Amino acid sequence: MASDEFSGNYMEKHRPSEGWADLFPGTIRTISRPSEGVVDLLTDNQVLLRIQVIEAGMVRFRFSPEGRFESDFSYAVDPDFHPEPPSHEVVEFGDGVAIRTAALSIRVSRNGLKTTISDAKTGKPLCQDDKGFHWQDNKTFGGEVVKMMKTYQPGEHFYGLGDKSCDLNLRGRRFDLWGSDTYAFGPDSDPLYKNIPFYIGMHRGGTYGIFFDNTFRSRFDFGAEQPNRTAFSAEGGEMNYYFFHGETPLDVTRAYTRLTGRPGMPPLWALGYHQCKWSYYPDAVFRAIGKGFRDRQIPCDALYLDIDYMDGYRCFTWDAERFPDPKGMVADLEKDGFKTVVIIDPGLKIDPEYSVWREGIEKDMFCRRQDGNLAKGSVWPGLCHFPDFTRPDVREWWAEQFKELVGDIGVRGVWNDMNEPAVFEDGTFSHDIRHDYDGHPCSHRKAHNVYGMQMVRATQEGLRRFGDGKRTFSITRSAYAGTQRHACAWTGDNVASWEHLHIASLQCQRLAISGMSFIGSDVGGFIETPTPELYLRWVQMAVFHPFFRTHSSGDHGDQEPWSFGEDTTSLVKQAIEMRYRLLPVIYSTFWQYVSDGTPMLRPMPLVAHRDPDAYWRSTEFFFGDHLLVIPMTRESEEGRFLYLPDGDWFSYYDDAKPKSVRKDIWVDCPIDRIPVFVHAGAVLPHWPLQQYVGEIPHPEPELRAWWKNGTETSRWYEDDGDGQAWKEGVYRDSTITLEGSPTSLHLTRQWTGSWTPGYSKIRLVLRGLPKGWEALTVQADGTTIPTAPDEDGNPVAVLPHGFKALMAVWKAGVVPEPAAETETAATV
Ligand code: MIG
Repeated sequence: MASDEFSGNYMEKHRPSEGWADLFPGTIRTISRPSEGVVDLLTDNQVLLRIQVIEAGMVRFRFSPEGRFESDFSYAVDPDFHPEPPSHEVVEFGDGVAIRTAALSIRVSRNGLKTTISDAKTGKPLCQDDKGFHWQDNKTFGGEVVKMMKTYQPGEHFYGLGDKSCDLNLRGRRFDLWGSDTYAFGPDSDPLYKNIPFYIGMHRGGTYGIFFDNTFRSRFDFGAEQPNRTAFSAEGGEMNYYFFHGETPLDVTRAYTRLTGRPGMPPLWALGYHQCKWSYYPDAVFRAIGKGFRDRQIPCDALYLDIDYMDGYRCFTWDAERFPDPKGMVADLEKDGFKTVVIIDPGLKIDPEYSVWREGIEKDMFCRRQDGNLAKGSVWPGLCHFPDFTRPDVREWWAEQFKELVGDIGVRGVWNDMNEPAVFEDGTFSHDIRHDYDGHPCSHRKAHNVYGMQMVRATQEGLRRFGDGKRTFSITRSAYAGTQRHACAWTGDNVASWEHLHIASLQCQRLAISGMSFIGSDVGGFIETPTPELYLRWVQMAVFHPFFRTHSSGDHGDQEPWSFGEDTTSLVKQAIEMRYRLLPVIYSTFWQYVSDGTPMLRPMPLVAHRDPDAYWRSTEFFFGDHLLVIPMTRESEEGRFLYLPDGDWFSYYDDAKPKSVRKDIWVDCPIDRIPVFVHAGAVLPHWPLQQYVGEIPHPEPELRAWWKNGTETSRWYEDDGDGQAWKEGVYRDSTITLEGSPTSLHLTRQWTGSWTPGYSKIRLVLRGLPKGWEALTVQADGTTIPTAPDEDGNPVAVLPHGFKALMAVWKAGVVPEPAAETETAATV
């Protein structure tokens, strides 16, 4: 272990009794406006508060106890985010200063710089300082331990913070952010791999978010230490936070991702099913996995090579015996519809025979200790040196390493592991290791939480550079705010247990609302082996996770879809097939994430945010705008109570519609499916079944429209599925509005973008029409279209691909009210 001083938890150890007193701002002496949108408040004890109005509902607060700031630099903020300061006014009043925008009213007290931020429209407080900003001088390292304390608003609840494994609602809990390799973590493990210092507060007066952009080890306390107080602090750096106001909690995430960025569109294949294990080797075994999928006709798009493909775990090399012809193997798999994804670790083996290490030494690419010695640590290859990814020239050099893997061999995705960073001896780097931090030299105390992010940023650049114009696909285990711009992520080394199935659901929901929607867990569990039922239930849930990959440590048994007996195989296959049919919905939902930052997974409390009964729900989640998914997280469960928020719902599978009661409705849950409900009025695009994305060159879509007595809109995004043309508007982004009455259904469709589909027809299925309907006629753009029933009796019409308006009318039949109508039971 590093010495006590460097072990991180000195906030615990050095209490004021040891001479580290809490210090507070004094009284405002001067108010100045250094630039447009910026207000500086300086106190008599030299505390400077700089308030920057970024958008009407987005304001930044920066504090310095020394009356001045060091140069402003952030890895989290999207370099392409440059909004014009919105109109605002600054007014001095007796007790302090007020700043008003169209959305917010901010008051800062003359004494102590305490802020109250209120909704400008309702006048209600959103967020209020208790102690406000305070600090301790850091006698060990210089600088300060910076702290903030706010009060709870009446009925306030908290969500977010990235990949914490506890219940969604953070109220009453406390967390640290310090990226850690947490093998077999549990529901209370903290910290975990990712560092996302962003949370959402929700209460009767409204909803807001706070992003504390500070990369030092930080702590968030939602009333654990002091009831009804929220506190956040960091072991160094600045008290530097952004405040976001939103009409809804999802708006808050949207605002957060305007600041910290959004990813580009992924290659469509990346939304298919992925198969991984530690490890598939040699070559013949890897190919056989591919064959296993095709023989059984289980769809799959990507196969993974874990560390054993390398020569002695040396990154960017191949074990020549296990994989004599990587290029041929990758090409053969590609022909069969599989993309190959390989793992990369940050540690490079100290070995004079190893050219990447030699070059790293020659070019001085590795991290050094405070006295200038190279930092060493053991990982899989043995003793390693570690690139300082916080240096631009190191990232450049790292990106170049992908020339052969990506450019020549044809690897299509890179999986970035161990980038917390993880080191066998001490868990992670010593705190005294030096980093460049893009020209702001610092110790590992400051760079730790961004190390993995900068690694995957460099990897993404390598994929871009050698990927022949294709979209990039990289995965990361560690992350800091903003990492969503560079990579997809997985939740690390979980366990094959029912508890972990639920934890995976929590983590993915939480990461999605924390700006990282492209997320998934190791399906089935990484450690240990799932029972057939557990594996199946996990797959059924992960159909609705943006990143869908089975992975296991491989120590305990096989974990392929066919490893659990024939009955399970066919049910797993059925679930994966559902994923492939739903790909257009998943892709459209991804587009909403890319274009406006809307989380792909939406936790119930954030959707039903006006309903306090929803605040502690964590099981049901929304996938996109219209699907409500309820994972089955207990063994042998044959049904469960669930919560349906406002609105009319159909079972996705058979249009059985739960009646009247919304809360605590019981649903039966047969083993072949998990409950999925769809909003009445939704129009969801589906694809015919493919074994991999692109198997059918221009799949003919099927639009399923669920009748509603009212109006609903749906989004449908289409493009080439890869390449960069989408950035130039070569897509079709349709908004479809459904308006229904007891005897009619109208669809109108508008789109933006210049993409022309390669298919010519769309199949439309009208679902959930009022019972007893008869004499249906359908017209598309004024032309009558014949209909025929599908196997469930739903009318199907085949429409030209460019249809813009559809009208269906029918006569109401006479339907006797069934006796069961008033009961709460439904089957999915
Ligand atoms: O020390 O590469 O989380 O997914 O299979 C373990 C081997 C290193 C940890 C990753 C896991 C991966 C494993 N890695």
